[in-house]
Amino acid sequence: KKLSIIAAPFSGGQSKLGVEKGPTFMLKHGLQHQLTNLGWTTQVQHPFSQEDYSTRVKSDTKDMLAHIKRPQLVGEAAQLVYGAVQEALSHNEFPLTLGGDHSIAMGTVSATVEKYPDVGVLWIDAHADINTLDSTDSGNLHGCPVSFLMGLNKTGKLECPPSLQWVPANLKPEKIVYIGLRDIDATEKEILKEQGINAFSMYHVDKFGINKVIEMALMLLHPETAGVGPIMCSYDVDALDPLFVPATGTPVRGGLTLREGLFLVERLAETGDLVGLDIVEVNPDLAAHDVHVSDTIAASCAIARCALGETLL
Ligand code: DIR
Ligand code: MN
Ligand code: MN
Ligand code: MN
Repeated sequence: KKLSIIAAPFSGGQSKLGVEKGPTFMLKHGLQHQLTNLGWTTQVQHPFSQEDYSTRVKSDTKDMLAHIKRPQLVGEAAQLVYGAVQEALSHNEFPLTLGGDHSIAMGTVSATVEKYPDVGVLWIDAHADINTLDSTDSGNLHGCPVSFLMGLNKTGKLECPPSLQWVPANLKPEKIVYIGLRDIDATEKEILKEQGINAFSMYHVDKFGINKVIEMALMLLHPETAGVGPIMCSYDVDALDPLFVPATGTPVRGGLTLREGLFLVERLAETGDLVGLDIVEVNPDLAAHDVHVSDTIAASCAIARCALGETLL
């Protein structure tokens, strides 16, 4: 049981500084030691050790493509994360990537699909993150990683910037399922429909319960084998209700309870088929006070532990 903790302190996929502090806060909380206690051999990778993205994000005002913000920085950073996940997987290490904003998932997911071509991706999020270069209103690339993973920007009006052309378009629409959605742009709803992507919003969590939702999601990702097969989980902590995770960039009320959010990953651990995990959008600077910071960091670390084998009993 080998684990590669990949620190990805990057904020350029959105406009609020502080999300680059996520990995440091989670590690300071003792995450590496907690995972060692679960029986993992752990090491921490720093794919940005040669780059100071936090300074570049603050100073690089010319990095724009029409209204798209920082395509150069996002492309570079996500590519470094891509390399780190490839490296971990090549040594049979489980990649646990700590964000940073969700744009880095362009790297984590594509590297994982390369290694496991039939992997199913569970995207846990309040948001669908599937805007294209043409459809995004905000111009924030953390709202777009899924469209890049699926190759949806190859045919648009705005041409894909060179810095993002490396992203392998290897994610098929039937190999991603969302859980936790509750804030989706109208353009995104159309894309989801067009692509026939399966999604469980908070409505479905309320209607069926989280256990049934996960079983259905696994079935949809691996229909031929009754839900059995490799799973990667890209977990945006804003899927959880802001009561539990207040320190995040785009909180939306009415989210998963802490137990629902932890059950989800406990269930994935139980399958024995989880092959990678991202935990993203932890922003300690957006806390109104210290309790917000500690609640957010504790919940985020608990997601990692539950996904990696911690059980209540
Ligand atoms: C919105 C918000 N759909 C956008 N997305 C967020 O900016 O594209 N993703 N907050 O996490
Ligand atoms: Mn190595
Ligand atoms: Mn989100
Ligand atoms: Mn997200």
